Amino acid sequence: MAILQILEFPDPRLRKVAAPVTVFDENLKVLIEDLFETMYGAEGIGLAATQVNVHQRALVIDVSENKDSPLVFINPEYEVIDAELAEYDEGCLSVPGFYETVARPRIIRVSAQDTQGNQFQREAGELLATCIQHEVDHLVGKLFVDYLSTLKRQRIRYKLQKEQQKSA
Ligand code: GNR
Ligand code: NI
Repeated sequence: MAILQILEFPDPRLRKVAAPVTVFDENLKVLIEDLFETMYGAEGIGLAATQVNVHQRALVIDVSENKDSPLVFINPEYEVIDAELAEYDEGCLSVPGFYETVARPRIIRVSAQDTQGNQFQREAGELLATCIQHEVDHLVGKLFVDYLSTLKRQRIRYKLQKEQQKSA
């Protein structure tokens, strides 16, 4: 197991579109384990492979209180079941320190595969629905800051770039 480095906005690698997973092998199991270790280590509730510079359609989530409900989604696709919007204060491990309200469809139905390649479906609402949409966005190079005004996004980019220069 390994803790992987998380890319930070505005790193252009966060804009890459992930390719479908076609091989369900040991490498994939190791990637999923590393995503969980990295996510739990950073106290996140989700992590997409894109964020650790792996451009494959894989993500992990655990929205449970006790961090004991790991969820894996390989090649996820979702349809909106209830398009009424729900607002959450969103954060992102790739946009550290910033939290902004984002409105997204409140109920979705996800189709995905597990680590062994078995197809499954589940309906999601509340924070899980928001988190799945946030993670699937990562797989197509989209970030929650893209839903904010240009002014807010530019302010966030400026502040993060200043931080990154200090630590570089
Ligand atoms: O840890 C995270 N918290 C969070 C809160 C509200 C909506 C989405 C998220 S996902 C985020 C972890 C992350 O960056 N996943 O990509
Ligand atoms: Ni994120």
